[in-house]
Amino acid sequence: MKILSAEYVKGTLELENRGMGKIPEVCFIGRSNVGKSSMINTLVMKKVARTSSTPGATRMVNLYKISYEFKGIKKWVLFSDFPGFGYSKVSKSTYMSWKKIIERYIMGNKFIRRLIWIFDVRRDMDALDEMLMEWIKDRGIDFTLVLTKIDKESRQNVAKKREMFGKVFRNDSIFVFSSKDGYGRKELLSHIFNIVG
Ligand SMILES: Nc1nc2c(ncn2[C@@H]2O[C@H](COP(=O)(O)OP(=O)(O)OP(=O)(O)O)[C@@H](O)[C@H]2O)c(=O)[nH]1
Ligand SMILES: [Mg+2]
Repeated sequence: MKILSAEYVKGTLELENRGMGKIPEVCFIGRSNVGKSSMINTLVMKKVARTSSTPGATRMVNLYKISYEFKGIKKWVLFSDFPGFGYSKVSKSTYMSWKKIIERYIMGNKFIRRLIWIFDVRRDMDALDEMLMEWIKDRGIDFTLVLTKIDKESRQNVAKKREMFGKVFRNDSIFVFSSKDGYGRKELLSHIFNIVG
């Protein structure tokens, strides 16, 4: 299992003229500032995605074309880095506009194989997260939950959180991760590669 190359393709909000051929796509979604862009950089071991300590850094769906080798075969996958939702006080309206983008982008895109739903391990689910979960469930979209920033939390609390989320979600699709030290990188990558085949 090896990343061969990773490059930024474009930022888009449109599905038309996707122009990527038949490459499967994996979407990284979650609250603003949770670490979506950092996760992509850590996974591909290259700083392709722009990260920022100020929430709202990613405004478009940014596409990254990744070449990798898995089980001896060379393949391509697109990682799409989504704008975060719910970072301002007007969270409901930002959430609604975010949802519209997501809806348009995801529902019409037959190349999407999975949503990677990223959570700050230190946070709990709130009303917005619940709404998103309902939305995903209603549409029957497959997703993987990743608890990130685990370097900022005690091992005990990480384990607790994982167990707690395991009761809500299917246990085998929950991962723990740190973009800072790369913890969980191999597990998550092979999970993704297995999905995109
Ligand atoms: N300690 C620690 N910091 C992290 C981790 N992942 C991200 N960060 C930090 O969290 C901040 C936000 O990271 P981003 O990757 O830009 O977050 P994002 O989800 O892409 O944010 P938006 O694009 O604004 O929605 C940055 O200051 C990162 O350095 C992690 O695993 N550990
Ligand atoms: Mg970002």
